[in-house]
Amino acid sequence: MSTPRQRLRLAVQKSGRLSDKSRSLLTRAGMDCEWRSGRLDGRCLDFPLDLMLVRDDDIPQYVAEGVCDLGIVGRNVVEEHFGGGDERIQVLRPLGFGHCRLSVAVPERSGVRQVAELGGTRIATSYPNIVKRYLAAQGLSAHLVEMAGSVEIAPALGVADAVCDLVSTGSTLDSNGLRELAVVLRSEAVLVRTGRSLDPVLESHLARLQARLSGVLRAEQAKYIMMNAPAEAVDRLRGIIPGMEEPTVIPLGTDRRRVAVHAVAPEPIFWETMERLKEAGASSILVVPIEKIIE
Ligand code: PRT
Ligand code: ZN
Repeated sequence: MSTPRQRLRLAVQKSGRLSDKSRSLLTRAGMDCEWRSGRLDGRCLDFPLDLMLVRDDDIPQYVAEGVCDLGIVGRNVVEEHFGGGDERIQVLRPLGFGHCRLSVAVPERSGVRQVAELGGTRIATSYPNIVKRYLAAQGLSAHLVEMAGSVEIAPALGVADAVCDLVSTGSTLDSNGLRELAVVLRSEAVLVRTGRSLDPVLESHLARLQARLSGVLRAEQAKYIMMNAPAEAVDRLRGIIPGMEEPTVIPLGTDRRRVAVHAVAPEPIFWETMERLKEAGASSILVVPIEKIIE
């Protein structure tokens, strides 16, 4: 009988828009991985984690089949290959990078002004399954022209009336004379796991990995805020910082009327928020970054 595998296997994009940020996230979560150039695998030195470096389109399949336990991939790719509630793969959490949207766009001069008018048109896309589901949900049917890349040039070539493609800044649409009509899906990189059951040892490694990722992602968003204020202003101050946890309130010296307020704010603190705190009576307001959080 062979001994069960002791190390998690994670599939990440070999080279492309998600690769550097996937690597950087693992490093920030304290997983120092060896990436040797030209190799299709990597190894984490201080965590039981092995990496498979592959094309992003292959990641959902590897994870669904259990070749890898986990993957880091765009939600758009997961939805295209295993969308609509397929249980062979589970999205565990968003990872805060690789943001984009899958949008329908038409040429500037097109008479199509709303989604309802897409029925019967030719739509070029690399995401036929997502587009089919989207149109069906609107009670529409259209002719899909499947393209592996350069979708944005399809209308100019005369092979499609509309496109459905990924957009981030919108400059590709602009430079091809296309007008965004509707957002079909909002996407970012996500951590996925296989729907298959894992050995308890691997499950416990996965729980640790998830806790580390949550810790680092929460910490990057969160800020530690400190200020001085009159004691009676504390309730007002709490209302100003969205989602602020119960603050620590410390009396200042022997004067019980003034306090120091310390708290973790789960979201970034903008200048406007600091100005409102000042108006509500706070002074010496300090906002500092948090490196790590463990609940
Ligand atoms: O070689 P491999 O198959 O692994 O990579 P790939 O070439 O298929 O994918 P890659 O590296 O281009 O993208 C990987 C993932 O990044 C995608 O699946 C998305 O989840 C995410 N992502 C985020 C994007 C974009 N932003 C993006 N802007 N993927 C593609 N684009 C393209 C889009 O297709 C269009 O051509 O960028 C253009 C639009 O960008 P803007 O800024 O002009 O709007
Ligand atoms: Zn790809």
